[in-house]
Amino acid sequence: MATLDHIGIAVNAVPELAKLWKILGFQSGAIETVPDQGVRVHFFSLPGKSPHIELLEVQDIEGTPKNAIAKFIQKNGPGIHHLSFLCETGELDSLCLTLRNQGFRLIYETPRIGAQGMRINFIHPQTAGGVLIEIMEPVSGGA
Ligand code: CMX
Repeated sequence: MATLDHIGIAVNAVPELAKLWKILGFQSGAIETVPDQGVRVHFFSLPGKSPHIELLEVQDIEGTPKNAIAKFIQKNGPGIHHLSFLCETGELDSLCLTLRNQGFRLIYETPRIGAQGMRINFIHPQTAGGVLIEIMEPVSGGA
C-alpha cells in the first residue's frame, strides 16, 4: 500500500513561500540538490506527520538534459507539480509492473535515485487525470 508522502510545488520565490509554510506550522528541513532532476528541493514538514511539502526550485546545471521544473513553470507558472506516494522497500518494481500492465504510462523504464536517496518513478499525467504522480520506495538498507 502506498501512502501520500509529499506534495511537490514548483516555485520561483523560495523565501516568501518558506515564510508561509512556517506560519502554517511546518519546520524547514534539508535543502538538497538533485542533479539528475535539475532541481533544488526545500523540505518542510509537520513534525512526525505526513505529507510534507517540497518546494522545487530550478537548479541550472550544465549538462542537465531536460529540466522538468523549468519547463513546467514556463508553461504554467508556479504551482502544484506532483503528488508523491511512498511504498515499502521492495514494493516499487511490482507496483510499476502492475501499473504498466494496466495501461498506465511510466516515465522511466527502471526507477532512478531521487531526493533523499529514494528509488523513484513517475506516472505520466496523461494517464493519471492530468496529475503527475511520483511513486517511490526507500533504497534497501539505506535512506
Ligand atoms: N503536472 C500535470 N501535467 C503536466 C505536468 C505536471 N507536473 N508536467 C507536464 N504536464 C503536462 C503538459 O502540460 C502536457 O499537457 P498537454 O499535452 O495538455 O499540453 C503533457 O503533460 C505532456 O507534456 P510533454 O510536453 O509531453 O512533456 P513534458 O516535456 O512537459 O514533460 C513529464 C512532462 C511529466 C514527462 C516530465 O516533467 C517528467 O519527466 N517528469 C518526471 C521528472 C520530474 O518531474 N522531476 C522533477 C521533480 C523531481 C523531484 O521531486 O525530486
